[in-house]
Amino acid sequence: MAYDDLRSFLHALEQEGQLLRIPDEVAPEPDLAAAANAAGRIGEGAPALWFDRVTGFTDARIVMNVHGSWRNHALALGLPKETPTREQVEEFARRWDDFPVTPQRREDAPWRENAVTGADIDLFDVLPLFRLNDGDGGFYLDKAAVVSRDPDAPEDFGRQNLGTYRIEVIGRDRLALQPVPMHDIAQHLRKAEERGEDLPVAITLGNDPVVPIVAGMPMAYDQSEYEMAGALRGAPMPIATAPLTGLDVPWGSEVVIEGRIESRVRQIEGPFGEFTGHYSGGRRMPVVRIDRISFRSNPIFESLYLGMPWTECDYLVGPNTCVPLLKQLRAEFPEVRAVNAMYTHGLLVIISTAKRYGGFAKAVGMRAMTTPHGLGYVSQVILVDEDVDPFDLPQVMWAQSAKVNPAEDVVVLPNLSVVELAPASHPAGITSKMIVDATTPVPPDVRGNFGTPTKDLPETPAWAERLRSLLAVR
Ligand SMILES: Cc1cc2nc3c(=O)[nH]c(=O)nc-3n(C[C@H](O)[C@H](O)[C@H](O)COP(=O)(O)O)c2cc1C
Ligand SMILES: [Mn+2]
Repeated sequence: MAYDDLRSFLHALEQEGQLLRIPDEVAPEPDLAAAANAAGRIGEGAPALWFDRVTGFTDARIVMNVHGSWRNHALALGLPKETPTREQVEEFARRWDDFPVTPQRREDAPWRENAVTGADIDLFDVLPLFRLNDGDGGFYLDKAAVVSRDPDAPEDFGRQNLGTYRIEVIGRDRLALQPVPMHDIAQHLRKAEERGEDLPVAITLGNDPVVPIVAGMPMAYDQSEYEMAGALRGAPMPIATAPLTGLDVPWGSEVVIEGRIESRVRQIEGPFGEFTGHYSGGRRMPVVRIDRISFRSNPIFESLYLGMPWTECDYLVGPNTCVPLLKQLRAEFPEVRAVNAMYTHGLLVIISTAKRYGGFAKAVGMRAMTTPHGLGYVSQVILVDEDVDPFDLPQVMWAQSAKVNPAEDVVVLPNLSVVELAPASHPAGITSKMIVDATTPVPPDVRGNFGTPTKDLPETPAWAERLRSLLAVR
C-alpha cells in the first residue's frame, strides 16, 4: 500500500487505531512537545497525535509522532502493524534491491491551491509554530525534506538531493538551516559558495510517510532519494515541479517553501535539543531567504519531538540507517550478515559477520567508519560472529563478555571525524573511534580458549516445540 500524501496516511493510521485525536484544548507550550515526548515513554504501540484545539491559534492542525512506534513504522511501509522490528528491517533490505524506481511526474499538486510571495510572506501566518525542549533557541521545522541541486550538475537527477536538516525560524521570511559537513546539501552549498552564488532550495513539509524515511537515509551522494522512495513504496514516487525554483518536490506535500540559501551569509542558530539527548549550542549557520510559500488549504503542520531516546526520531532513523550500512558493507564484504545501527542514529553500530581469516572482523569495523554515514557517525562498532543476532542485545553482551580480551580486541583510532553534535567529541566534530572485536578468533589469530564451545543440543529445537505444545493445552 503506497500513500501519496500525509492525509491519506493519517486516515489509514486512524483506521488502524494508531492515531489519537486529543479532544481537549491544549497550550502550544509545553503541551504539544510534552505529549509527543510522552508518546516515546508509553511503550511500543504509541499512536500519532493529532491536535486541532490549541490555545492562541484560531486555525491549526498539528500532527506529531507519526513515525513514533514500531507499529506506525510498519504501517508507513505498508506492512501489518504487528510486524516485528527485525522483519521490518529485513523487508526494508529486500525492497532496497528494487532501487532505482523512476518517479512519476504529476501536474495538479494540491499545494498549488494557495500561495504567498515577496513582501506578503509571513511564515507565522501559515504555520502554528511552537517550541519543543525548554532550552531551544526558537521555533523549528524539524521534519522537513529539503530539495537542492548540485550547482555543477543541475540536470543530474541523481545528484538532486532530498534531505532532512533542522531549520530554525529566525524571521517572517528567514530561516537558519544546519547542514552537517558530511551531508549532501553541504556539498551543494560549498559548490554554490565557491561560485559566489546562492543555492535555490525547496523545503517541503507534511509528506507521505516514506519521504521522511528516505530524506533521513544515508545513501550515496549520487543516489536519488525519490528513486529509493519508489523502491520502498513499491510504486513510483509522485513528484511535481516547484513553480519558482523548478526543483522536483513531492507531489503531495502540505507546504512547499521556496527560496535561496544566501551565499556566504551566516547567522546564529540554536540551541536545540538533539537526537543525542543533549543540546547543541548556538552556532553560525547558513540562512534561507523565503521567496514563495505554496500550501494546501487547511494545511497540516507535522513536527517531531526529539531528545533523550527513544523518541520518534529513533524509530524514523532506525531501519533506514541499518539497511544502507548493511548494503554498503556487503558490496565489499559478502560475509556481513546483519547490521544494527539503531542506537543514536548509528553513533554505535553492532555488526555480525563471518570471517575469512584472522583480523577480518576488525577490517569490517574500519570499513563501517568510512561509509557515507560512518564519516559523521559510527564512533563505536561491536563485531559479533555470524551466529549472533546483533538485534538481540543479551546475545551481543554475551559475545562481548565472553570473547573480548580488551588489550587485543579493542582498537582505538584517534582524531577521526564525527558530527559536531556528538556530545563526547573533542573538539566538537573530532573524536576517537573504537572497534570492539567480539568475534571468535580464526587462524592465523590463535588467541584464547575457544576450541570447545557449547552449542544448543541437537534435540533442543524438537524439545522447544514439545514444550510449546504442552504449554498450549494447559
Ligand atoms: C529529525 C531529523 C533531524 C535531522 N537534522 C539534521 C540536521 O540538522 N543537519 C544534518 O545535516 N542532518 C540532519 N539529519 C540527518 C540527515 O537527514 C541524515 O543523515 C541524512 O541521511 C542525510 O542525507 P544526505 O546524505 O542526503 O545529506 C536529521 C535527521 C532527522 C530524521
Ligand atoms: Mn542524499
